[in-house]
Amino acid sequence: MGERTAYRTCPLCETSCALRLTLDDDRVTSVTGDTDDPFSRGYLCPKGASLGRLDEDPDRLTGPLIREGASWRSARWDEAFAAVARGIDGVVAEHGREALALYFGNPTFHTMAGILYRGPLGAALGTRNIFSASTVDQMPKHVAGGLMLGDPWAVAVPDLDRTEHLLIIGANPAVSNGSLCVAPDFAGRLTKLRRRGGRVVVIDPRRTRTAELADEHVFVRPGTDPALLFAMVHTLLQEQLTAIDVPVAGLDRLRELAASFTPEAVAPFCGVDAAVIRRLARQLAAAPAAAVYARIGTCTAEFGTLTQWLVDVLNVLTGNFDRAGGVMFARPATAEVHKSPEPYVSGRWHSRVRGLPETLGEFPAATLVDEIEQPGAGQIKGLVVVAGNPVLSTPDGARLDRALAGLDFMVAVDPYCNETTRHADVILPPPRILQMPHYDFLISTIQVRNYARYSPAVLPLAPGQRSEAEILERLTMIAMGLGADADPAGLPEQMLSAILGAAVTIPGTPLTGADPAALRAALKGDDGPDLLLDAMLKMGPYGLDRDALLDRPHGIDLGPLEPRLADILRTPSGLVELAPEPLVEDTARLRDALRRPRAQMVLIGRRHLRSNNSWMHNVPRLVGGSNRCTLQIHPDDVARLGLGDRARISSASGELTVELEPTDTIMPGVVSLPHGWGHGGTAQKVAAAHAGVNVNELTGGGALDVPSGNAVLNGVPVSVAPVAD
Ligand SMILES: Nc1nc2c(c(=O)[nH]1)N[C@H]1C(S)=C(S)[C@@H](COP(=O)(O)OP(=O)(O)OC[C@H]3O[C@@H](n4cnc5c(=O)[nH]c(N)nc54)[C@H](O)[C@@H]3O)O[C@H]1N2
Ligand SMILES: Nc1nc2c(c(=O)[nH]1)N[C@H]1C(S)=C(S)[C@@H](COP(=O)(O)OP(=O)(O)OC[C@H]3O[C@@H](n4cnc5c(=O)[nH]c(N)nc54)[C@H](O)[C@@H]3O)O[C@H]1N2
Ligand code: SF4
Ligand SMILES: [Mo]
Repeated sequence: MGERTAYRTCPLCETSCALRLTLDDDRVTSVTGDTDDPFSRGYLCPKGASLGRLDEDPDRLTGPLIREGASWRSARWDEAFAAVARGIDGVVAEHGREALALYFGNPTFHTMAGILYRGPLGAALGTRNIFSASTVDQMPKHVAGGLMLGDPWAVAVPDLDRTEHLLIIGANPAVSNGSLCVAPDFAGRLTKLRRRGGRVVVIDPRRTRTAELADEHVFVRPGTDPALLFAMVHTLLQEQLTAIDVPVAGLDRLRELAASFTPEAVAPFCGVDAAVIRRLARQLAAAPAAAVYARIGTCTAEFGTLTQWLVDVLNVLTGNFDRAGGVMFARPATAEVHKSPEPYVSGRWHSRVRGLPETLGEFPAATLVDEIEQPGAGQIKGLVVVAGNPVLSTPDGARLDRALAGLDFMVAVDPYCNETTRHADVILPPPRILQMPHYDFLISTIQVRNYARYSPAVLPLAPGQRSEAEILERLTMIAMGLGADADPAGLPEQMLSAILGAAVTIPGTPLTGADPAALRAALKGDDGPDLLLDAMLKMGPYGLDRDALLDRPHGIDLGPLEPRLADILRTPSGLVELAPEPLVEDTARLRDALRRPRAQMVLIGRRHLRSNNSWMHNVPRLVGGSNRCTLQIHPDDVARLGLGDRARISSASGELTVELEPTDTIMPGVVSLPHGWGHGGTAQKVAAAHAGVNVNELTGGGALDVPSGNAVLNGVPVSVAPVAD
């Protein structure tokens, strides 16, 4: 093939930067940002720049593995699928379908097959034991959206390029590149915001890189954000600073709830002066266009859902909801077939051991370990893990590690033998990144500009290699009980017939009344996900299709965000609910917390630009230099506790010895340790040499955000003590 250039969306994080790759045969020789892409305009981060090294990592699996006792052997694909069928059928025959479980990790949002086949695979397994990284991440956002708007998939994003005032709470986009707000070069966009006279304020227990770019940084005690936001709501209502311009219900109820949350009442709890809280509220109200944006530091916290609710309450009260320069909803190019026409409900069923309600059809990832450990009818005996590493990413990691070893059967779809997949009986690796096509179905619903881009696979599959689509299709067929030899195309064909059949009945579209079979015959694509993409583009609002995207390798700009609340809202009242009952109830829990004695020391997380959760620590270029898995701690605490270079940190669930990184960028009384570390027992040689410790050994103990079931990973009470060096 020789030297050539290829364009491809980076699949590594939500930012979805456009990359320009130079290849020599099948090796990537350079990666730069695609300057012709209208959205990312040449931006990329060190992870994107290392895409070639990640793609060619010699520790990535190139074919299926089957466990034999304590070791593995390479297997043919047909053998591996047959072993999976035997394993799953065996669990079902002996214990029933409820003994099966599924865990989806974060990258299922970043591959076409992962996102499209999540639902069908879960349904095919026929179990309620569905878990995912969403409940150690953004579930509170879905629940708040579901309760306020009736649509759990409606996530309002800051209109970053037009706002005049941005309040950032518990997010560090200068490092993470942004989440639930897709904006390549987020930091550059913040600088532009300030240059046009706007203001950026950051609320965070650490003075982060984002805080350094901002006009103002306010330290807040971890986990106390909803009290601070309530006091801002209180101030707006009391000083009559509201300017609501969307149809709302529950304003009086909200006023009653906010009455006792005076800035003075919450100030000692939050560690923020009452005068500062009042000023933050007044400045938000006075800005010509403002947006409040909160992310992982506030989602993975004790009151995650209350916080996400109050963020949008502030956006509504100040007249910034669904409005240019405020927060808005993107309009993706593909039809939003994942949305239910019915208003959101949760708690339709409950988990066996802890009686926890489902949200979006999932149980909290934090209770997966309980369901595996606790004997009795319905105990999990068989597990399917797709693109996840819950041993490092969910609470009580060490306990989960032990529990996985006791399963009857486990299969993983993952390119690596990692801390979780090492317990599998069969590992089915997807092909190299460059062998996969890419389209961001869900990520395009959270972009700060409407935009569409499709990347065909850069490299073909080798003879006999299987695509991720085929792996998940076959797994789904096996889960349905159809066996390892069933035609994998059966799955996408079923899905196509369902969505096209529904599309022709929707009044007033170009497809209304058409013949679904004729529509199907006209679809183009190389595999199931491609055909589904073509169909969903044709059903979408811009009249695009896959060919149109293939003609535009640098992406298509579909314009700035536009108001679209009317077609988002699906509450029974038809109004934005400002005081949904489950959140009114949960406010009592917050009130109790205000009166509780404060923990001496609490733990939070952080991210590093060269890392991404647990799976990029095997690339020398991304882990080189000094140890990143350090405990950040204020120098006053180091002195007060008489600590040396290392310390012992313990919580209700575990204890670790950590290297200290004293810094005055963190509040006294707060320590920070990143997640995704604690490597070992796997075939990842580079990661093993940079092992670090697993912070999620400290986050166990069962604490959850009640309305969403999200794990509490920030604000965890800990104690820190000296170790004899
Ligand atoms: N304490 C603490 N814990 C946290 C967090 C925190 O802030 N603090 N953050 C949480 C958050 S936000 C998240 S999203 C979770 C992540 O939790 P998980 O998704 O469980 O963990 P990851 O480390 O992202 O693991 C992703 C896995 O997917 C595999 N993979 C990569 N690409 C592909 C692919 O194309 N196909 C397939 N099949 N597999 C692929 C990787 O090899 C890796 O094994 O961690 C959470 N855990
Ligand atoms: N480089 C890099 N980028 C990533 C990832 C990565 O691991 N590395 N992971 C990706 C994933 S899966 C996600 S979900 C996103 C997350 O993207 P972000 O939400 O931007 O995540 P963080 O960078 O962890 O920023 C969270 C901030 O919350 C602060 N914080 C902690 N507790 C509290 C609290 O109680 N209150 C307040 N106000 N702040 C608090 C922390 O100090 C931290 O600065 O990042 C994505 N991008
Ligand atoms: S920010 Fe980095 S990892 Fe994320 S999409 Fe862009 S280049 Fe890839
Ligand atoms: Mo995440």
